Amino acid sequence: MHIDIFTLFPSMFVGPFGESIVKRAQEANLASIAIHDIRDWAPGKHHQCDDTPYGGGGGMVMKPEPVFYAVEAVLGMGPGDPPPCPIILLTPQGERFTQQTARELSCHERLALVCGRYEGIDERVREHLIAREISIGDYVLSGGEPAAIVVVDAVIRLLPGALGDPSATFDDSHASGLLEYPHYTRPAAFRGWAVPEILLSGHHANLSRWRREASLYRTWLRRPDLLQAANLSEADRAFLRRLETDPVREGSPDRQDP
Ligand code: 6GU
Repeated sequence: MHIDIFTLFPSMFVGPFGESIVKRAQEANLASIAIHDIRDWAPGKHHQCDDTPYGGGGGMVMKPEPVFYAVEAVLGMGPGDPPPCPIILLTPQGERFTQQTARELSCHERLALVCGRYEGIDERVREHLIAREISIGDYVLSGGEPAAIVVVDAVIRLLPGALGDPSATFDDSHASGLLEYPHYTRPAAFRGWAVPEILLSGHHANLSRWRREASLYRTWLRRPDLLQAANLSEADRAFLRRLETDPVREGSPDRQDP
């Protein structure tokens, strides 16, 4: 997969893309990421990229020309040509980014991400260049750059081979529609806090039932909204019905004392 990112702050990406999974995916040629400074395509001596809004009101608006020129040059499009890949705008007005969005985006050979800044971007960019608008949640960031970093991370880790263990994304929180079960590693006891015994028992059937129930329990406690859309077995539903009458799960770090 190749990802082109268009931004007024290219240096914001250096740290995040130079570490961990995203770095390794680039080294393994599973992904390539190119950061483009929109300012390089801004006409005029001062390369001005923002201006005051028509009609007044506060703040600055991103000018259309630098964004069109940058995206068209990098994607090899003439004016009005169909783009070779989805062009996505990161904006708080976009659809909410979810694991499903990440899965969809991971199927493309190529993506282009445009980071919005200031109070907004000239509406003609949205109307005539952008295919899709994405927000990473209901809060305000100073620009789309941190959102682009989030999207790239979530998408790249889904590319086949990006993670050491190919089954590693299967149990991830949100991958199955549920939150993940709690994890433990050595030592078996730390400051008198013991790891749940079932995890040391090596009994695989009991272990997978414990994990499933811990996952259901945690989701029920923290994100009950997710249970509506989750893919639940009859055993899962029976467990959740029991929780409604007896909400204390013994030995769980989520256990709520009455
Ligand atoms: Cl994509 N951009 C900005 N500026 N704020 C956000 C966002 C994006 N997603 C959530 N808040």
